[in-house]
Amino acid sequence: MSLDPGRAEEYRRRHDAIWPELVDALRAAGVEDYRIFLDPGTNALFAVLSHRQEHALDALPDLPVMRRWWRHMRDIMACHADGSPVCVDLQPMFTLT
Ligand code: RM4
Repeated sequence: MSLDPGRAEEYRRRHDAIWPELVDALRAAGVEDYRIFLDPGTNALFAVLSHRQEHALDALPDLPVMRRWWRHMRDIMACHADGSPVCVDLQPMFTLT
């Protein structure tokens, strides 16, 4: 994802106050661990998410709470016309497990 320049503190502040109902929706969809990192040089946000094997992540964009959160965030992030954040899939380059 891509953060607007100069909005790092606001982005952190909003996520520190993430809505409990959104956390519930993410957990119910199978999210086990969700971290977002900022590259301050480029304002790129890197999200790393792990989830249960059986999950409902594909249904998250249709949830009203997700739509409301996207509207809440759209003034500080690059977003599509429908409010969803512009996301680019990262290309795996190396793995050691
Ligand atoms: C991000 C973005 C993502 C959402 C997380 C919780 O800023 O809106 O879509 O999953 O917040």
